[in-house]
Amino acid sequence: MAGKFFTKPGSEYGDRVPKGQHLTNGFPVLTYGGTPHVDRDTWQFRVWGLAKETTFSWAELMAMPQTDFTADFHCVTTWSKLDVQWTGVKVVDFMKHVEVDPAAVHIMEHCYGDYTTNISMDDFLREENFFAHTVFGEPLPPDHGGPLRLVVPHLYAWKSAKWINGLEFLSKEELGFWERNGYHHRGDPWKEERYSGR
Ligand SMILES: Nc1nc2c(c(=O)[nH]1)N[C@H]1C(S)=C(S)[C@@H](COP(=O)(O)O)O[C@H]1N2
Ligand SMILES: [Mo]
Repeated sequence: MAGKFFTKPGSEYGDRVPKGQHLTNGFPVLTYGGTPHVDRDTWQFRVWGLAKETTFSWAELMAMPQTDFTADFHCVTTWSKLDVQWTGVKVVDFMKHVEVDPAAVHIMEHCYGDYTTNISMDDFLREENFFAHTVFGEPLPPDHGGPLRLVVPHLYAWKSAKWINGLEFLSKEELGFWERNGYHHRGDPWKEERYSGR
């Protein structure tokens, strides 16, 4: 009976757990470096590069449509957490407020605390991606990326930047922190795109 709550992907979850991953019931914190503490009052989000430079305040983000999401979360260190409940703003809704140059094909995600990770426009603009400020009904805690993080469910979670505060639109791929340090450039968990490769 109890077995179905434990770590081996059972038949009912197996098709949702990529090869080489195991389920966790907790919600581990995975951060390189320290946890930035940022107030919503002073929080800012900037868009630049091949896009009209724009700065968003917390109030402007909250004025955008708010949506609930249920998403699975796959960390390349082999844990997966299913059915995480989030609230936030869809990337496609946010992007209605951004004027992007058609020459932009890639993005660098920037964060408080200086972490970076890169993503293609195609992977970023998917309907299921979102910026989250709430998890399981509570304000997103600082160690999980509050006030705001990106969530990109179809890629390994290192692409889901915590404390995200900027998007730099690029005419070609550039590499973020882990990508420069041996991680795969794209990171599809269903193809086990873990380390070194495009
Ligand atoms: N800014 C920032 N974002 C980050 C990271 C980080 O170190 N810094 N770690 C990434 C990794 S490797 C994972 S698995 C997830 C972990 O999110 P969690 O700590 O909320 O579980 O955040 C990602 N986003
Ligand atoms: Mo990770």
